[in-house]
Parts: sequence; structure tokens; C-alpha cells
Amino acid sequence: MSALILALDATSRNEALAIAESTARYIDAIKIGYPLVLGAGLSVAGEIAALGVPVIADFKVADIPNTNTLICDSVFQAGCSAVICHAFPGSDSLAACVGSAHDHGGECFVVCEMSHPGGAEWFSGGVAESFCMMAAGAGADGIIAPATRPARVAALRELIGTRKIYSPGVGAQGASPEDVKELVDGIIVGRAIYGAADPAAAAAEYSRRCR
Ligand code: NUP
Repeated sequence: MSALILALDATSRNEALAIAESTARYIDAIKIGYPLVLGAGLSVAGEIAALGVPVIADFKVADIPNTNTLICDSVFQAGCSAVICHAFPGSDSLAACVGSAHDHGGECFVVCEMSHPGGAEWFSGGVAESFCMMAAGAGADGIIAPATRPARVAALRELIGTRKIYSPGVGAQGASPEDVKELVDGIIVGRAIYGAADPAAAAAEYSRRCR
């Protein structure tokens, strides 16, 4: 049983808000990132949050600690409840993201292994496990792990314990909710919902399949 998180990568503010409104009753959070924010501005985060849906900022923050703090502070001041960051810049950079999140009463999630085919190149050979341990050591609230590779999610679950796992790759990237719903806390679905002819109906169906 898992929560359903809509990855709202629509690039226009009006389209995004219409989809957010029509799907809100079926989803547990909305994840926004560069596609929407570069088109609509960061203020769209507050507009979505005003609908009563928690907003996760998927900026995959990956810079020096001071810059990470500045980015994350802006994200939380805009109304987001969580931020997603990368681990590869190092534990000090990660600590800056976690610190900003917790200063604002928010959460920080760390990308441990990515869901696309190339993710298997860079995050294999123990890298994802290292990132997972870094995330736990930094006090992060959870990790991002690929629904497209359920065995990898299971391996990372062993390491991360009861911290949360949010999992993208369901729908357009080929995975199904049933592949990981017993392993993760949240399933992230983008195009299969926001790109559907009827996003609300698609969200309702994914919600049913995540439970
Ligand atoms: O490993 C990752 N894979 C991934 O797809 C980490 C991510 N943050 N994402 C994001 O999840 C991706 O950027 C997109 O916003 C969403 C998946 O969307 P879709 O493939 O379901 O359309």
C-alpha cells in the first residue's frame, strides 16, 4: 500500500492548475520540477499548495552547501513541503538541504538510484548504497528509488529501514504500481496521469492500484 504522488510536469501554469484541481481528491502530493517552474514561476508552488495538496520540489539540488541552502530556503518559502536533492556533491551539501528542510518544518528526499535506463550505469556497483547511507547519516527523511527495478528498491529498503521511499518510473517508463507498492511509501506517476485524456480518471485508477 502506497501513497500516490502526481509528477506535474505540464509546462503551462493554467494547464497545471487545472490538472491539480481535477486530480486533487485522488492524490496525496504533487511533485513539481523544472518543466513547470521554468514555465510558470516558483509562485505556482504556493498556488498548488493552496488547493490543500502538499508540494514536493524536485529540483535535484546538487551544489555547494551555501547554494543548496539558498535554493532550499526559497523552495520552502514558496510553500513546498519537501525537496528532492542529489547526494553526489557530498555529505556537507546534503546536510545543507536537510538542514533547510527541517528548519522550515519540511522534508528532504535524496536520489539514490534513478529510474531511466542510464540510471543503471551511474548508480550501480555500490553507488546507490553509498548514497542511501549518506541520506540516513544526514538525517534525510527518505530516498528516491526506481520502480523500474523493484529488486534494487528492495535492496535499498534493507539499508534505509523505516525512512520513506518514493518511487518514480510507473506508467510512461514501464513499471506498474503492483511492482513496488508493498516496498515503498509513495509512487510517483507523471505522464500517465497529466498526459491522459482524462487526468482525473487516470488519477482515480492509479490511486486504486496503489492501495
Ligand atoms: O529517478 C528518477 N526518475 C524520475 O522519473 C527521479 C525522478 N525525480 N524522476 C522524476 O519522476 C521525473 O523527472 C519525472 O518528473 C517523474 C516521472 O515522470 P513520468 O515518467 O511518470 O512521466
